[in-house]
Amino acid sequence: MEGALTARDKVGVQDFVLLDAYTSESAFVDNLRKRFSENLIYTYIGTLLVSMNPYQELGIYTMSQMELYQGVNFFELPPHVYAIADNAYRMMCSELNNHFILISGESGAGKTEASKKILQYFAVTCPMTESLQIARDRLLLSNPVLEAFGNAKTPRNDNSSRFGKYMDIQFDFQGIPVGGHIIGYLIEKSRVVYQNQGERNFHIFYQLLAGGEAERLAYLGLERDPQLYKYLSQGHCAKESSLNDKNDWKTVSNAFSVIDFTEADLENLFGIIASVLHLGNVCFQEDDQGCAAVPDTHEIKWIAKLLGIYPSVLLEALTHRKIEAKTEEVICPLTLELSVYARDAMAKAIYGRTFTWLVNKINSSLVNKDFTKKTVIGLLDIYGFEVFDKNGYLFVLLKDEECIRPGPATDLSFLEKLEEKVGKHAHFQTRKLAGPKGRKRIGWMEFRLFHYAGEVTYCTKGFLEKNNDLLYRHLKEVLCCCKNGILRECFLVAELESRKRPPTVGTQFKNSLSSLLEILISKEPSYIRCIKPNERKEPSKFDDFLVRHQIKYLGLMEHLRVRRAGFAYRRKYEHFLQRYKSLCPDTWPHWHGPPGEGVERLIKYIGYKPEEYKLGKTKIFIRFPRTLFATEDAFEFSKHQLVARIQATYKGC
Ligand code: AD9
Ligand code: MG
Repeated sequence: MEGALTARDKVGVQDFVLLDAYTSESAFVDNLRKRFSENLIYTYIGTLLVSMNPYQELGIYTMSQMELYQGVNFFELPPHVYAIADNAYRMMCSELNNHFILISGESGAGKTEASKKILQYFAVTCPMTESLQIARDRLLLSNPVLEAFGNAKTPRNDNSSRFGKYMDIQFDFQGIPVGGHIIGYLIEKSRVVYQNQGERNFHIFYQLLAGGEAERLAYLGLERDPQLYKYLSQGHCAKESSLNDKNDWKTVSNAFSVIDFTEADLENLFGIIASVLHLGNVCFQEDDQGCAAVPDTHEIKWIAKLLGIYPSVLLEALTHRKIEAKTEEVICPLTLELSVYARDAMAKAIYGRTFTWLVNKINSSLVNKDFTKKTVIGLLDIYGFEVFDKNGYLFVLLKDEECIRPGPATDLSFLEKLEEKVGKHAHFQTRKLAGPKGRKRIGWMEFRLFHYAGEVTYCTKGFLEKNNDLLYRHLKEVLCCCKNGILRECFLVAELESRKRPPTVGTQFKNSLSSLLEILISKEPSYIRCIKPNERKEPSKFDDFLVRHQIKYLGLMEHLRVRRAGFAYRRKYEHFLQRYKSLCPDTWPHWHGPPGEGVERLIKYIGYKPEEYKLGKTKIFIRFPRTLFATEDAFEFSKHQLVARIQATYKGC
């Protein structure tokens, strides 16, 4: 009918590569909007998946959907996160190589949800033996435990991951998931002691109070009401209606039992969690000499009991500092301010190290020594970028220099040094420069950076302290000698003997980034880019400005241009040959020459046209998905023919 909307007009195209005006950002946004309004949240750019957060349950993650995507060619079905998972899995099985799926996007865009859907997909669709079911359950249940300890409510996301996570799912040669390994990156320790307005501490604190058994709470000296704890109530949203802490506690408790936590582990673990809460309520007062004192030692006694320390020893460590002079040790009292610093440093250190212990403990339950020859699919769920009115942390190297230099470095001297070194850079704005008209003023201790993801003002107050991550030696000594089994593993006496300065946060970040790159470099990548449709976490609301911004900084237009100009499918010669060698008599059953020549022979034989492919140094590039499908179909057909031939042979015997 003339004038009627075509399906394409209504629901857009499922691959941006098919857009007529593929260089136009407006056409890109229009396509996303059309699809989003039809609840089609996934769209491809070639093999990259763009995912919009629907902020509602769409019924697209059912068993029948999983079955639908299983073993089907990538472009034959509508875009889906399952197609990405299935494609990586099939390639891993056929080529026996390692893969990873990188999921990126800003905070609240849906990265963690996507990674959970992929894990579920593997758990349901991969072949399984009875003896390996426990490995699968542990893999799945490691998630709620890690989220309880590593996620928190922020204004952007009620379940925001406050650590970076890389997870390897390990498969045996038959494609059965046999185990896993998790690496956690830089948990946001400062949240343990301070939360901005509208934010909460890590979920586990609230879950324990809401759901923990009465006897457990009594043993830990805790009350149910989170408002009673300073570390839980600074953000003024301890009771968050969207979160069901009581129910989540049940899930986490059940997960603990499946992941092999003993009762002793749990006693130690919750002894630490409770100690952090008690620590936050330790108050200091200034005595006549201007030194810190603790007027009420009620909390100190609870911490001492739970961690296995003498109360007097803990009290001294929180209010005094050991200074090593040339031949002797001198104990100096701390000021009130420094005692508060020491208390918070202790809370951050024990939480941070306990988180690392937790990851290790989960890993030891996921490890499967029976399978030495494994291939893996890695899932990388990295932090989402967050732009606040004021950011308090930035990884600048210069900062390390300032942190470790001798003499009295201050936040101000750091800022001055920063201005001196990079003050003239086009993406940097200092206090001294008047910004363009209408821009917010930059405060005295602040500077502004123009990131790829947006403009951010940083306040340098507390910068050096955050980067230094220092726990006074006196407190470290106390923790090394405590009786709590987990802390004994986390604080080793050898650390006290080492003269090496502990790495700053900046250095830790740099090191973990380079080790991550090393992990990824040897694997085949797949990409998922997540987009947040609006700031209010509402379904069906598409904020053009916000979406455009993300398209820009996720580099999606560039990716599309490259895809349009380039080729849809690329494979190493060896892998291509290994898979399709049965299609050509010259390469079947073995090809002994250089793999590139084998591929050339093979595609000539099956009749690829020159415009359909290009041969690179080590890879073949195929322009159209249809060429690949035809090859796949021929392969399937040849497999059947082969089976038929073998059957016929045996029949004749
Ligand atoms: V952060 O960088 O960790 O702060 P993420 O991980 O990108 O962020 P997350 O996956 O946690 O965001 O998603 C945020 C919320 O959006 C979830 O809690 C869900 O309520 C909602 N969401 C995300 N993806 C989906 C989905 N595919 N279907 C339904 C979703 N809801
Ligand atoms: Mg997340």
